[in-house]
Amino acid sequence: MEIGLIGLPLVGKTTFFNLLTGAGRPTGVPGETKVHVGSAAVPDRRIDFLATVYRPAKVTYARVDVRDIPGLDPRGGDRAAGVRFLEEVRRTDALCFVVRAFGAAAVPAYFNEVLPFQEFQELHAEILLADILLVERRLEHIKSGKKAAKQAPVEIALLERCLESLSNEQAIGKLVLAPEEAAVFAGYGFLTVKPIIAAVNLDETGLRQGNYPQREMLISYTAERGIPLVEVSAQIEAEIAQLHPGDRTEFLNDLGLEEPGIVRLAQAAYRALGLISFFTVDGDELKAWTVKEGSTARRAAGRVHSDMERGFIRAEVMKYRDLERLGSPAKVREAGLLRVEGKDYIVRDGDVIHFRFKV
Ligand SMILES: Nc1nc2c(ncn2[C@@H]2O[C@H](COP(=O)(O)OP(=O)(O)O)[C@@H](O)[C@H]2O)c(=O)[nH]1
Ligand SMILES: [Mg+2]
Repeated sequence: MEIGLIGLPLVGKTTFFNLLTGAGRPTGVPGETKVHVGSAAVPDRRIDFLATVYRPAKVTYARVDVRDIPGLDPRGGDRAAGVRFLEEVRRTDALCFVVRAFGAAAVPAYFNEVLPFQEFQELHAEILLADILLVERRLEHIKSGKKAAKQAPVEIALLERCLESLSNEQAIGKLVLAPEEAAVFAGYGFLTVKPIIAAVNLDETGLRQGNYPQREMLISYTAERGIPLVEVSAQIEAEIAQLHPGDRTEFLNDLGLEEPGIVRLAQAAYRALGLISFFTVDGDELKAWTVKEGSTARRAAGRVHSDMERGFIRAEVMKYRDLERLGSPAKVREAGLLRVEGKDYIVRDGDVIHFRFKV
């Protein structure tokens, strides 16, 4: 599962990539063409709490893969770069649009001023346009008679619905499809089917004032489309990362923040991918595991070890909330809240699971 960072040049993509992955790639590179890949830990307060309960020797957070994709320059006129950009976008599972809301005169702004909403629209238009072209090519292909005539009417109607959605700047992931349409649809590989999150890169003033140019428009456009928006300052995050962990809370409090923005960004990316975490405590390790929402206990066991999936007997499940409320596994058990579940149990976000299996 991978999330792609995309945005206009010099908006802070690589800075965020470095913060998320700890990679230390060069930033501020004009005309950057290098793609960076890495993986980011997804911090989770629940794990921190569980660590105080179980006192494991080792704590492992969930991770999400990140791809830093340069090369989007709508006015640059470099077609080959545009094609490469879309190829990179195509291989990701979700997209994080990074837009610039920081002032810094030293970094040239794409539109000569700070216009994060306009940037967002440019990005969205690029993705919508790629899908529109895909639909049009497909329609041409069918109408030219190269396609078996029997399915053609179904497909034409479907494509026309897609086109209408796209023309209204609506992603097509939310179209309701009949079963015979769903299979055809899945085969297209549309880009606007991918979940999107918006990351607004603010400066300290913006962060403190809770405001920046075009904020209202950006918020209403994304809210209307169900796109989560994370406001975060790359520069401040970089300063936080330099601090001794003990000094971070005070620094954050001073800014009126509860936790680093990069944490919210990682978590939003994780949710956008439709992922949930469950936890295991085994031997000395407390670990967060990642599964798709809706996964069964048996499938989840397979994440931990293939033997556990094959020899699955049962899952002993405690809810994180019960542990937090009651304070210890013993108390959860006493309260009768340790559930024994079978292989088809649907794992919930925050389940603390002990798998029983035979080898
Ligand atoms: N002042 C300020 N500069 C930033 C911020 N984020 C990024 N920059 C600078 O903007 C330039 C471009 O950043 P970079 O991450 O390379 O952008 P990319 O081209 O989108 O990958 C670099 O010189 C960064 O140091 C920020 O929040 N505030
Ligand atoms: Mg970059």
